[in-house]
Amino acid sequence: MRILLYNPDNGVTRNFMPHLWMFLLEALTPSGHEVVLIDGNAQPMDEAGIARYVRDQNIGLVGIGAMTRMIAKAYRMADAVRSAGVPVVMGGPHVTEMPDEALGRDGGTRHANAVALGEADQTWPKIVEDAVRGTLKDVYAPVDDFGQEKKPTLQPYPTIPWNTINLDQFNLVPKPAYRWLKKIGTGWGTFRIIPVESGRGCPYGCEFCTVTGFFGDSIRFRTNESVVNELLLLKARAASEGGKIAVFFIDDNFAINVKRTKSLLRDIIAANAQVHWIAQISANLLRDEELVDLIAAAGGTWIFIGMESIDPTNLASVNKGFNKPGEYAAVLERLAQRNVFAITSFIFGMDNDTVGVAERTLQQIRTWPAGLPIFGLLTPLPGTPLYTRLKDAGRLTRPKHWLEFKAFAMAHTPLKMTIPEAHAEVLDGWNRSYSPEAIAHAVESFDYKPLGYRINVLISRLCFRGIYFPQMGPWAWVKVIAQNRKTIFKLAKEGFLGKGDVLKRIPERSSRTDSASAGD
Ligand code: B12
Ligand code: SF4
Repeated sequence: MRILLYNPDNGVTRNFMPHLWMFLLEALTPSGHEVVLIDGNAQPMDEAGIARYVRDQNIGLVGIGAMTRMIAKAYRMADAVRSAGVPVVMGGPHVTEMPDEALGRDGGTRHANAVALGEADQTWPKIVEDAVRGTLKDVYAPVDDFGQEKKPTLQPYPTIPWNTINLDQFNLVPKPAYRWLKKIGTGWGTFRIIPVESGRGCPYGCEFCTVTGFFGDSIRFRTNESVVNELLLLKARAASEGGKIAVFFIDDNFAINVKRTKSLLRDIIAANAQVHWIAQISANLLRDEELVDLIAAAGGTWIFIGMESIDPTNLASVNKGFNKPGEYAAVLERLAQRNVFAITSFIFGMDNDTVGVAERTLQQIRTWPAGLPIFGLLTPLPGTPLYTRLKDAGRLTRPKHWLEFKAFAMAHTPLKMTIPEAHAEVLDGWNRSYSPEAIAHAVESFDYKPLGYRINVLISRLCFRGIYFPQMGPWAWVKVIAQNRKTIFKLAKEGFLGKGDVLKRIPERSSRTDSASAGD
């Protein structure tokens, strides 16, 4: 049977990284079947397109995975596939919480023939077998013979054949530049960001997050050896195709067990398996100097920190009181000293937020080494304690917000400001952090660092801008480049003519606290 695994696009901007579930399920598919992967972010497709595709390619089963924000598109695509006579199985965090919606048991349209609940590592082979026999069940749950929930141990972990898998659709180097860069042997023929997991689960239970409910609070890890081998495979692939690779460790909290993380990082270093990587780590775990040293030595380049708020009352209200705003500056300083960039994520619209929250947050950000701030709105995702609390309090304004998805739009009323005020705060945060002036300021704040480092700051800023401001297609990019031409020209000039007077300024600059600037 030919199986299509399809991931819908997010409708806002192009996602920079493919989803791990597709590669994992492909690796777990019983032999004798052919699996095709399509990520809508890389290969845009509409309903008519997918229906045509499954007919033309003789697809016998379509698997669709989606987060809540893509579910409306996922349902439309599933409907089109089913109309073409091909069965659909859906999985992922949204349908796990809302299986009745996908199966039409809530009175709505049925979108899927079957739903895979939770982690599907063990149920997927069974689903494929049932699809071949034409005996798909409505629901597949990861349970043992006694009906008890059974989570994959991750030991052993399937080998994803990164050396042979077709990754053409996931090359971030634009097509026109690709052949040329490859030909002249720059080592930039391809650039891919690849998701790798080293463990699953997070015990912290933040109120807005689905992870503790979905993966459980028991944390499971792969062996160090299996992770190291995967990195070596990826490194070899990049080398063989004259390209670059970066890894996103998608673990929810990469250092949740600090001892184990240190041992993994030591093994990565010992095996010379370093690649540039990004990981999500909560601020409280980055107090450990030795951990941060190892992160830098093992290739850690960007660390995503869910700071959420600079207000301890807000943090306590969403069960994230373990975040201590008072230590954010020290954590960021510690990373910057080792040339590790911080992606700092904030949520506005929390219950103690009032008008001006963006400016108050930016004031703090300006005192930190320049990083990559991102701003979102508190969103009641189905299955979270936050959803239940707001529903019980009658505060949900759009209880099924995912069926009418709008990016950066609240689905409940905050306590101390209106919904339009919350929207304006997020806009303000993005505007003032990613204006051409703010980007120039961020780059300049690192003028004591090598040119490559500052180019990295510039490119990251231009890309991150696109999370909020739609930046799809060549024209959008031409516009962004034109707006930031002064900074681009300055760095290009330095590249051709050398540092000049910039060099003279290095000794005058102190370490980083004076560099500030992420804000405006
Ligand atoms: C990496 C990641 C991202 C990446 C992008 C996704 C990517 N390309 O991988 C980045 C950083 C960009 C990102 C951004 C966002 N993310 Co995110 N992200 C994750 C993260 C940490 C890992 C995803 C992953 O690979 N997991 C490991 C795999 C193995 O698990 P899985 O995807 O769930 O797949 C398993 C099962 O679900 C199932 N399955 C999944 N799909 C399918 C399909 C079929 C057919 C079958 C049978 C089974 C199946 O089988 C798999 C194996 O067991 C998850 C948290 C988590 N631990 O999952 C959050 C998570 C998915 N993100 C989440 C959110 C909310 C977001 C944002 C909206 C955050 C924001 N406010 O901006 C954005 C939106 C991005 C967008 N594209 O529009 C939520 C989604 C909750 C929900 N109900 O939708 C999660 C669960 C985290 C959370 N806080 O709750 N994210
Ligand atoms: S620390 Fe992160 S992954 Fe863990 S529950 Fe909180 S938000 Fe979710």
